[in-house]
Amino acid sequence: MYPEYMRESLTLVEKTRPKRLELEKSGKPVFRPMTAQEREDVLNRFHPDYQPEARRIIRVGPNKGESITTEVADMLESHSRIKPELIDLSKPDYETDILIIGGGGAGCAAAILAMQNGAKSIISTKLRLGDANSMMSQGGMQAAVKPQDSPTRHYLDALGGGHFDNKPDLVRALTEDGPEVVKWLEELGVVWDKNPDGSMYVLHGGGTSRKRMHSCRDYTGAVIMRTLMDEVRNHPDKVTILEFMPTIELILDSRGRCAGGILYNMETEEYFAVKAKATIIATGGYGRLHIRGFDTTNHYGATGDGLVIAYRAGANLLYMDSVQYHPTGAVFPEQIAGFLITEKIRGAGGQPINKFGELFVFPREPRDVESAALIRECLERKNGIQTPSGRWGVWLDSPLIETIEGSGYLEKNFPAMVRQFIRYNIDITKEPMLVYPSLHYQNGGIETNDRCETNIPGLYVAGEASGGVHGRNRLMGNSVLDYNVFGRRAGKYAAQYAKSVSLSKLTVDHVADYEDELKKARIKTDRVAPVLLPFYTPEEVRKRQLTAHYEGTLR
Ligand code: MEZ
Repeated sequence: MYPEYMRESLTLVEKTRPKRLELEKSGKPVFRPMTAQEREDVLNRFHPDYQPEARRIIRVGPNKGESITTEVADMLESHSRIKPELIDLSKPDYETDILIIGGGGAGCAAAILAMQNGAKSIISTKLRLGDANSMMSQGGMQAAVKPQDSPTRHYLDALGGGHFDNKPDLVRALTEDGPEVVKWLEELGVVWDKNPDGSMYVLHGGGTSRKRMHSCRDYTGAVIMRTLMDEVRNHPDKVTILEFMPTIELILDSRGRCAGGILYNMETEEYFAVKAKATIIATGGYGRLHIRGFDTTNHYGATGDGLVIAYRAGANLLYMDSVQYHPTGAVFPEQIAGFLITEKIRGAGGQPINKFGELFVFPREPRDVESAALIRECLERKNGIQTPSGRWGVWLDSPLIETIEGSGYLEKNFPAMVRQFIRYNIDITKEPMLVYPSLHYQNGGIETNDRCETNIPGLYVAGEASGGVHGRNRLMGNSVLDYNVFGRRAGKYAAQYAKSVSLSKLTVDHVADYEDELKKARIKTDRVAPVLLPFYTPEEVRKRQLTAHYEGTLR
């Protein structure tokens, strides 16, 4: 239920709806897309990445001297969770062909392909298998399967969206493997949305020149993940799953090859060494770093752990100056602040509307541009609506979709979203949602090639932890495709590599070397990373708890 003071604005949204509907039905563009110059202007002035304090120079490691996102630089310039001199690697606790770090979509896809290519693997995951952003994706997966579309068109769209910074070989792999991934997932058990004639039901996303978004209602991530997890769990002889056991450092061998990792049991607080011929990082992104104070769409464990351990071991990072803010995160009610409101809503005809009931931007600009336009509307033009806690937002007119597509469309195609809001007495078939950009995705990451290899032999990366395929702005639905395409590739190529490798002496000396580098750069910090879990307790509450604890009033 919206507060009374928002009523006047809601009435204006209703009032302008018939006119907007008429325009939508005429087939003409409802709002002119921005020119290249307009896009550049709005990005420069309003996108969080473009603000001067958003970046700083990193002082240590392979990317030393580069300007990267401030919070990420802080996280990378940190101490290890282990004391390398106390780690005994003479008798590892586990041995396997492949250590897969991360139990989300990329990790599961990698494990499936690894076993199909004859390798055994261990999945080390911080929370439970499937506790990942992959599980939470809603709107869909891009893949060019329709006759009027092609991987080449998909390739061009992804490059344009990424400001032409994408690594072409990666985009080629992504778009060319797309149709095969749709088929593979269907064969594993994913039930895609279909038209009555059995053909694929596809929609547009921001920045797509053809409709190629495949979905499972608005539970796309959950359906895909459940399918991948079932497949992984069905082969306990080939895949061992270690839950609540994040990998907190990599192990190298004396020839500089990746040779597994040090795992930390979050329940018993014990450390374990896993020796592996190949290692795949599939740890996802860093939304829970709350860059620039933004709310996030990300799951609780998204703290960029893979970046830290790979960086300490000498892996190059790419585009670490670029963060994706999803244009439409929820801002009301506050309990769900930051939660994803899928782009599929705009793909189906939903429009962002200001407090006067006006459409102020083409609804499907690429995400960075759309986000910057929403921020401008709220912060500069003051045409947003403020929530009781002081957040800003604009309306996302979902009832318009019902008027375009007919009553019942939202309930059928967006059951999760309808349910999410009805809990708070907001019926999105009748009332719009209040939205503002929310930290969504790590555009950059660990540099890889199209075989998912890094500059460290034996270290592979797949999914959001990698950088390069999306350039500096990912298009909707390309991450679901990314973790499938590159998860599969990582599993296959790591399994092939593991067949021929014979490791020499194991070491974590690189961790000590990194400590030395911090000292030489005169970096004084008490920060420890991987972060593992975000810290939300406000300082004054923490102090109060501590005092109460020591005075014996808190048991
Ligand atoms: O690719 C995504 O980030 C995605 C599918 C999100 C969404 O809006 O649903």
